Amino acid sequence: MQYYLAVDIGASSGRHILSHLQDGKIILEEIHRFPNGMIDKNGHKVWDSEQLFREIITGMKKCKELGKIPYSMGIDTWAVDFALLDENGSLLGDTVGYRDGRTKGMDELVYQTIPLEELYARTGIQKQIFNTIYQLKAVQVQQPEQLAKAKKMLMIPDYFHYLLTGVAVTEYTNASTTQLVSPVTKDWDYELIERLGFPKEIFTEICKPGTMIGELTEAIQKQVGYNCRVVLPATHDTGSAVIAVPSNSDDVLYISSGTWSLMGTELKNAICTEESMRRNLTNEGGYDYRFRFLKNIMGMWMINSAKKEIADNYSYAKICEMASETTIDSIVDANSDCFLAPDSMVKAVQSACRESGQQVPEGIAEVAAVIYHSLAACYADTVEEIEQITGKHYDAVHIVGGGSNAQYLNQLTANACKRKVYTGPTEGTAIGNVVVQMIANHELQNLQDARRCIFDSFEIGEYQPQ
Ligand code: LRH
Repeated sequence: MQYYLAVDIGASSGRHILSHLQDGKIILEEIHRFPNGMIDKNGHKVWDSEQLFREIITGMKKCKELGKIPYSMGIDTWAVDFALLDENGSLLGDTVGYRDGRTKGMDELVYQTIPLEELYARTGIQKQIFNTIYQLKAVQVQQPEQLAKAKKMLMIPDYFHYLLTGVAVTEYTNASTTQLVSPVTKDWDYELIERLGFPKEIFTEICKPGTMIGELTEAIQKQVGYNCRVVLPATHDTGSAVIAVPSNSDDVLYISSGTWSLMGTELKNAICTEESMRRNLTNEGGYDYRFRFLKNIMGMWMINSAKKEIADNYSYAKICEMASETTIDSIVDANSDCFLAPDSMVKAVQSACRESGQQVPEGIAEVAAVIYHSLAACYADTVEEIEQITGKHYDAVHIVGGGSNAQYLNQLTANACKRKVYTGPTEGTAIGNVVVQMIANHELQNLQDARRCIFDSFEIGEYQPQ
């Protein structure tokens, strides 16, 4: 029996999940969990990548303590953020986080060289002010000396894989979120890179998920007490989560529900039309070169931030219950940039209601009710947009990830979308991560086999629209 280790690091927490197949079913064992979040440093919101790497090692050591040495391991994290490395492979500056304000105005600078329409037509990636392209522009403008010294740009999971193995490559699914990759060639769009004046040589070879990139360096082996292979999962957490959607139908709608709600469908070919650009739908690179045609919706970040601010002692279940007992029906645009990094989420929600002439929510119950209703409304709009653009009809919505635990929101989603909602698995991202390792080791045959196995292995909840 082989063990596979998924290290799945989200914006608010990370976890090590050991997995194996038993009687044709996927078994999961969480062996380590740790908090994450952007911290304020040198005037920016940054990830503490050193601390995160220490946690990665701590979790790896636990495999040894348990006597369950993984056959392979792989790391996935949130997308778009990166590390710049100097000639010695050392980190240049901080690993700045995507909610930092450094990209303000960088979109306009990029469009002076590449108009927005051309950028979308070339990459299929929606404009998000935090995409790597705008972050790199910010480095180019604000810290040119850093970019001049850079020999490599590695996405965050690639950087951790590099620290583990000494091998520097860029995994494809996450690379697509840079907005510098072609959905046709599946490689860096070097012409784009050159026109923007980014140093071409910092971009490393793009590898598909499932690639075995190497083994642990001797130094890491000494620390953790064993050696193992490092196999690239879909290193973009959303890429891994969507692999775990437990359906083999072609016409599936999903929400990967965590810090963000990523709602969309899977396509064999990217849709890079003006219409889909206008609707802010994106074509992220996926496993097997499928595309995740989806929309970013603010997601649990809104509720997590409000809870932290005014109700940290309440459980999410309690907040759901309290929200369900309110009568407030105000709705805000859960896609608006004003919720990306407000100083106060509660105030941001209140002002959005005030400005649109709706009842202003007071206290956690009302604020949460507005957030949950707004998310559900945004999901319903997104279903309509996706159906219009793809010309397909979708019968149901699958919700995977930790957010699928929010029963109140699941019911609101079924009601607003007027469709059946299936929920689970909640550990979608880690499951998507390990099944790619299992496919690489021929324990599972392919994506279809993996999804069938996921369907057989985990309980799926069901909500009917009311
Ligand atoms: C979710 C996610 C999402 C990205 C955002 C930066 O964790 O990876 O897919 O858009 O973080």
